Amino acid sequence: MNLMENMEKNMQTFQQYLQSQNQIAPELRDTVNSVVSACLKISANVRLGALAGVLGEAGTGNVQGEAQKKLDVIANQILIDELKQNPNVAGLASEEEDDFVACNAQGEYLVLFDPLDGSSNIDVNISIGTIFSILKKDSGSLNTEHFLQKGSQQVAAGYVLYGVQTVLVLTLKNGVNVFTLDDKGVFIQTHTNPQIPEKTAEFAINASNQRHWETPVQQYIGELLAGETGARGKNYNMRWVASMVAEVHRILMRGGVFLYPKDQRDPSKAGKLRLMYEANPLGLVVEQAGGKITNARKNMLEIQPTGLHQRVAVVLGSAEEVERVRELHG
Ligand code: AHM
Ligand code: MG
Repeated sequence: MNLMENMEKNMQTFQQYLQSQNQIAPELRDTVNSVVSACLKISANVRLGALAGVLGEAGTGNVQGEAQKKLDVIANQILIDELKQNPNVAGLASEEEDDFVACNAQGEYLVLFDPLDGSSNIDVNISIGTIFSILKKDSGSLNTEHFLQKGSQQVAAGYVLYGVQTVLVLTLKNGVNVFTLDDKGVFIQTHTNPQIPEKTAEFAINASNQRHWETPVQQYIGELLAGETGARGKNYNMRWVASMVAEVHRILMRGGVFLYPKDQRDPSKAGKLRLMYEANPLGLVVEQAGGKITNARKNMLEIQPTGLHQRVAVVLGSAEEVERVRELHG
């Protein structure tokens, strides 16, 4: 179907969709709009890559001791600049910032984000994305406690995937909507309420860590690898992009299960991925599309956060598989 045919079908733009969502406060709509505006600017930088001189290392590290790429830093700054201008935004927290950033004292919303997920893929032209989570701020002068809300309390969440197509995936807690960026720089609604199938035969895990996995994960992956003659009675295929945002999008479009488990290397570390910037927002999208997300033991969205940069084990996707992993963890 070409662009003209799409227009004839009257597909609505993201702006039209957002304006139609009058069950949510105009201030929240405006906050979502600022996030999306920033992502359009990030997308322009991502697309030009080497031509804009944005590839390579920034020569700095973030609070978690990870080396930052130039684009990590650029994307982070674009979001901060955009959100600070919005009077509805009280504060923000970013995977790339040591602490939260206060924005506008009268604002009612908090925005948390991973400015560019999949950093290791930036320089090699593989899908990366911006992940965002929006919370309502409680009263009182802004402090870390305001941000430490359970995932179930998010009022909106989603991501922009800079992939073969640039797509915006958004949930306002009434299902999930997908918008594709057209050749004029406008997001057009292309999927309404995608549903993650309950069953799947596709899994994603970084198998290079196998020797470090705990017993239940060894057992689970063993079951899948056993194929049709094993306990699960079917053959499974495997994918690993190393951009969680891209794995979640694949699962949203056709099902699957994604695991980034806790392992035995560092008992003090609960996992690699971040609860506030990655697991919770992507978890809300997954749940709103009929899938599940856990830390292998309990529903991710019911975990009470204890720190902005808290790490978690992640298991998400098709319900039957997520349940099986949980069962094996006892
Ligand atoms: P990032 O936010 O620094 O990019 O790190 C998170 C990413 C996830 O997107 C992805 O699932 C994971 O790290 C890949 O890790 P690994 O390199 O171990 O495969
Ligand atoms: Mg990330």
